[in-house]
Amino acid sequence: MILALAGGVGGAKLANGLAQLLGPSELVIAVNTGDDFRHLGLHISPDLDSVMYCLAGVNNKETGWGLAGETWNFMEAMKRLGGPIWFKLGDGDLATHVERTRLLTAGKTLSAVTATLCERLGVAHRIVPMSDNNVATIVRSKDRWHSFQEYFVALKCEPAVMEIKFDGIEFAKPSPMLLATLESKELEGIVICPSNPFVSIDPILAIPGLRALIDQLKVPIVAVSPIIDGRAVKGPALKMMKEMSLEPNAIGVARYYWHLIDGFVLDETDSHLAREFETFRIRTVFADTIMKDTNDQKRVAGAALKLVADLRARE
Ligand code: GDP
Ligand code: FO1
Repeated sequence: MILALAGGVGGAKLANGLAQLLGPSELVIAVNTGDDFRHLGLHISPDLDSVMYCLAGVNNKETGWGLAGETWNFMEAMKRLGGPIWFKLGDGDLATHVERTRLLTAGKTLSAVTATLCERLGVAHRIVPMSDNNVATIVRSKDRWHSFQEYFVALKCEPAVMEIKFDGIEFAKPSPMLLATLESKELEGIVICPSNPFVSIDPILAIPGLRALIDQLKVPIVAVSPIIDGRAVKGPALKMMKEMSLEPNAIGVARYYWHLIDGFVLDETDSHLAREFETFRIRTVFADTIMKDTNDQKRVAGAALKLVADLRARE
């Protein structure tokens, strides 16, 4: 069994590749919920939805979030009424948030609600929240703290990030399936998807006790670099690295994950960095890691799984 740790856009792509190669009983995808927030009275879980929509084959491939072929009647009506329109909710996507909120209000956990939504969308693989407790990522710019969606959507990631916190993390427990997977004798490896290390993977790793649990595991941990040729495919990962004085390339990512990972999949355009990796204890492989379609996703997932298998064989 493989455990994948994922955020939204990059996470969903690799998670889908893994789901093409592994059966539903062979894969658990634990997803960041630090981006979750309440908006218009609704519980919105952007990363869970990105992964769920991608595995259901209904995702918007251009944006990486939301549904393909979406209509926007709700947003247009909201605009006429002068209501908040900074966060775009498509009509079909809105139904997901309404149904999630209805089930949560009826007393179900986020894990149970996610399982129900996945089942209804025909997703057989297990997509689970990192936690059933509320955790909210907040970022500090020079002058003040911002909620994550305010920073990401309303402010378009423009403020320089000085500090990141996960509000409520001290009370968060890993979701039951995440915990069971980490404690399972069947677990063969962990794959860290090419997600933003600071606001997608860190919230998962910051759940109290989780890092200690992972550190005592004997299985290989492999990450796929979200930074290719000194650039982020999408989103603020590279900008954040510069703002936090980290080396703004795949080496910076590897250094950031250094104490955690045994293997690292980098893009082939970064092969000139190979020599620098010789000083690391990490096994590296180079591959074409740009994922534009399902075949690309399968190829990158295959490279990550092969690295897990090779590292297991070496032990
Ligand atoms: P978010 O939560 O929606 O921001 O999504 P993630 O954190 O999961 O993913 C964002 C990261 O995915 C960015 O740093 C991108 O560079 C990376 N990413 C997106 N698409 C690809 C891809 O095709 N290949 C790789 N290697 N990284 C990608
Ligand atoms: N991102 C945007 O940049 N603008 C939006 O209006 C927006 C709406 C939205 C609605 C539902 C959803 O699940 C995601 C949405 N996102 C939007 C993406 C979301 O802010 C990101 O995925 C972040 O949470 C980073 O992971």
